[in-house]
Amino acid sequence: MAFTLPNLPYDFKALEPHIDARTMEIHHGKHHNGYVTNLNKAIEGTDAEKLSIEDICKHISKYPVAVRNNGGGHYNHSLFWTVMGPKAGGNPSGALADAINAAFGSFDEMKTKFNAAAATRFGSGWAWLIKDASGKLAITSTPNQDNPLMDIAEVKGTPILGLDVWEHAYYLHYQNRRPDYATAFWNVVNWTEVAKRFGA
Ligand code: MN3
Repeated sequence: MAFTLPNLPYDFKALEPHIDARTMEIHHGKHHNGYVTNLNKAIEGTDAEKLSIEDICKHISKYPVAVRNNGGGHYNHSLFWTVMGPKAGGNPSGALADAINAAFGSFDEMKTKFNAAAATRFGSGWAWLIKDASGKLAITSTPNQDNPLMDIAEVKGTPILGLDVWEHAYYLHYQNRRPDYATAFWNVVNWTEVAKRFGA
């Protein structure tokens, strides 16, 4: 069973003015689609065709670099589209808010640390809010299309929120102002989805 490009759960323009429609269209239709196509080519005829993308990521050190790059790209973008939304922003609540306060002191402090991870990731990569094996939240970042599920990640855990900091994610609207893009991201975070991933 080949992997498929998931539909974007909202219009390309739904995240404006924070993320522009043209960026979303190219990002989903060209970049993510390319990762799916190249992942399918890389695993064709192998046992990986029967696995979930999560299981492939968890044992990524066994696979060729094309699976790491394109499998990571598919997992990361599939998460990214769902943790954003048009009726979003605001504050986390409930058990997730409690866990954020326990780990970082406050929601504002968590955002500051996350934005710093996004800003300081050199070159292309991702900033993450993850749940570690003990259930505690942490912030980390990964290069390229790596993610914290991967057995090669420096800091491992289950991603519950991720921000793509590749230039293709923001350059049309923000050019070199990656920190402005990271700040704007909080206006489109779908906390219902993040809480669901935290509780899973
Ligand atoms: Mn991307």
